[in-house]
Amino acid sequence: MDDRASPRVRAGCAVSALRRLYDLAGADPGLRFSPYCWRTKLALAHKGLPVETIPWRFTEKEEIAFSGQKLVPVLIDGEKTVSDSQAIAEYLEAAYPHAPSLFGGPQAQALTQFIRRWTDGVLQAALVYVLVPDIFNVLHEKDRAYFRESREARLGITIEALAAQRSQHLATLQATLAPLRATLKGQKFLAGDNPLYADHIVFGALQWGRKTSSTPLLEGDDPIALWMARVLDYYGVKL
Ligand SMILES: N[C@@H](CCC(=O)N[C@@H](CS)C(=O)NCC(=O)O)C(=O)O
Repeated sequence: MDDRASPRVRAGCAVSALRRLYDLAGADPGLRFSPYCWRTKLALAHKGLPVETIPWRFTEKEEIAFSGQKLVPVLIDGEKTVSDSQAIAEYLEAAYPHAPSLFGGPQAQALTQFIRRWTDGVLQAALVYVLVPDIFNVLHEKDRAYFRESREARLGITIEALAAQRSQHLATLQATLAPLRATLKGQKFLAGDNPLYADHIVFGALQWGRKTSSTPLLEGDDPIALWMARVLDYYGVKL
């Protein structure tokens, strides 16, 4: 799913006209770093559904205008178009009931809502202050002005000032990761013996970091890094 690396996704080329995913890319079209798109790619792999990913840049809004909104992921599944990673996950669970469950049942699905909101509101919020300067550097030239303007307005700080505060934001990130690290010391996956969508959500956030950070965010023997490798291994993806 590192787009070129996954046998399951590669196998999807034959049916690419049927299932396609718009997937955020950097200047290098092979650099796919959106946390939300990673959730969706793992969800598709979990369901055993091959997909062709289409590299998409922040400013290519017209390319996804057919979806009625301006963000990725956008999934085209035959006649159906679905945007928003959560809507896509719910769609896949309903449309492919005989494939392995993404959520692991209604109670686990309810718990997964908390994992999602924690990831969006706490983990990714900590990551964004570390990653924005690094993301700026890996973007396609045509995206840079838009990214600078939108992120500086959102965060209330310039990219250069943010870069100067990196060590402080790295410390906040490490504190944020502590409960995740403690959990993964004691169990193989967040969902237990096998990964579920809760794992995909948290994995997507950390993969965003791994793909864009100018310095490694995790030591090689960190339980979080070992869990990420297990997730990729489970779905047949190389680190
Ligand atoms: N709630 C949405 C969020 C999607 C989202 O924010 N996608 C980002 C990429 S990570 C995007 O498309 N950004 C375009 C922009 O900022 O203009 C989801 O879960 O899919």
